[in-house]
Amino acid sequence: MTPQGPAGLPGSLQDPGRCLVMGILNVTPDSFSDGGRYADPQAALEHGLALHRSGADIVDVGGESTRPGAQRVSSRQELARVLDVVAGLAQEGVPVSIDTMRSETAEEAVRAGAVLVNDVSGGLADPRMAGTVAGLDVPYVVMHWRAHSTRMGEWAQYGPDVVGDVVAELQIAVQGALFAGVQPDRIIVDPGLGFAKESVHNWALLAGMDRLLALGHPLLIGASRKRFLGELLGTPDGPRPVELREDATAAVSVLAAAAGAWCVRVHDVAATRDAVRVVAATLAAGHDPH
Ligand code: PMM
Repeated sequence: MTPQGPAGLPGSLQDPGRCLVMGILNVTPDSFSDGGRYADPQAALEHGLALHRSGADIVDVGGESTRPGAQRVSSRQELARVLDVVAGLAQEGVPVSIDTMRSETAEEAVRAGAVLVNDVSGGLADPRMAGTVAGLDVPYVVMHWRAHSTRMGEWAQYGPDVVGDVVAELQIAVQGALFAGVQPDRIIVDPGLGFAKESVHNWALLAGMDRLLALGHPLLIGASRKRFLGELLGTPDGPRPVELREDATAAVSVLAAAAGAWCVRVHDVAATRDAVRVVAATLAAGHDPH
């Protein structure tokens, strides 16, 4: 089964026959894993091109860290970080998504060549976001989100069925996007692993991907190097360091692709690219009558 993608993406991404790979490019000084490494626009552009060469179908450019506790940046600062990078990658033919909670940044980035808006707040942070995206007519990632990074820890509380809670809240966010005029076939959903969630919630959401898919929209999963992987693999001395979570990330990519996710968002593109190809070959063989 090939996951159905959103409408409105460039042709090369429309029917890839496998789960897509989104490479992460944080043009920030403070993201939890790659913060500071690509804060310079030239370094960011080069890393984006390298991600694409190693197999990223889409490069996701973000100018505001969402790590737990991160402070917000101004809109002007965010734009200054991302715009040239988006434009430079787009000029080189790289499909770019813009990771932002701000309608202004989304609009400018799409004008500069971004083909998808990835809003970790699912429209909650900026009341103008969904209407803006509707006007831009690009695919829109609606991620499950409850609060800004400084406060999200307080919001990691769910009933006995966290998947049911997240599905219900995603449904409301999707309704908001539809009400603002976003076309249903442009909407992608994402459970927002690590956002107002403890490890136990993230594992339940991975186990419940079938229920997320039942929302009827393409599914994006972002687990790359996140804390719940570090906690799983840690020792009594502490969690596994961020840079040693790659194999676990690739394992999640396998699970997501096998469950039918449309795309996985990762830092280490090469490992995940191989992983999704293994899954695609296996699924295809399962459909082969021989
Ligand atoms: N996670 C982060 C940032 N953006 N976007 C989506 N759609 N899904 C995610 O899980 C997600 C995201 C935080 O991770 P990073 O700091 O490594 O980018």
